Amino acid sequence: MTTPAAISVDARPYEFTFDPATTALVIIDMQRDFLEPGGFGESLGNDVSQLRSTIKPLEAVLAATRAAGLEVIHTREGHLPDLSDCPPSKLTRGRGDTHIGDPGPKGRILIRGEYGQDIIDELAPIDGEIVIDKPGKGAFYATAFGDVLIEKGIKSLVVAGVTTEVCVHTTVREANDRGYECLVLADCVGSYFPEFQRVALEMVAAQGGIFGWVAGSTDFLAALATAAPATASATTVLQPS
Ligand code: TIU
Repeated sequence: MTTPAAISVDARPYEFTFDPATTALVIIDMQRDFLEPGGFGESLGNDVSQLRSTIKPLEAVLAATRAAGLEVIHTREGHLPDLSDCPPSKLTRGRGDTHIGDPGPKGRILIRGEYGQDIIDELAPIDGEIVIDKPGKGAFYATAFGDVLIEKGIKSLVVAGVTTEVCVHTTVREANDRGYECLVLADCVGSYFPEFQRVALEMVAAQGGIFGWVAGSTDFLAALATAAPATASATTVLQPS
């Protein structure tokens, strides 16, 4: 039995305290479909370049989180090729020329297995990390995400990804109602709308942290640097017989 090693991050509305052993980095929907031209984000009329400022800080957070041995979970929004898992409301929304399931320059839009639906190269998952495919905006809806968190004994989530006011917010709200403590990394979440970005972050931390906490990635990294080094749990030593 090890003693929990609590770490504190300078955050809004007050410091966020977590134990790396029971904390997961959750990276929401950093997919080509949202961050590159020709995908779902653009089909909804958005300027996808708005989201790209999240990539660099998130790369640094991902590297440090991996080094510290925290659980890393990626999500991808998307649907089965026959669209049988797509809520009908989602299929009829949007006024662009293309919709979910239509062919695009990076494959069928928001369809699982297509190049455009996958995570951008810079943040590609590595062996041992979990990828949750989700049909909705929140990570809990119609997925194994909740079961994975329980199975791994996760209590706190450090949340990054896109978009701040849609899939990040929905997931944080779902997580908050289930008892998870959520820290949203302000520069590692992105919106197509600067005003939504600002207000969505304010909403999380308002009213004494009604949904969770907000911090910059440099404050999170500074806190993580104080953590004890990761134990080499992935290494199996075979003794000679
Ligand atoms: N449209 C928009 O802002 N977001 C989404 O449709 N999905 C996610 O946020 N991932």
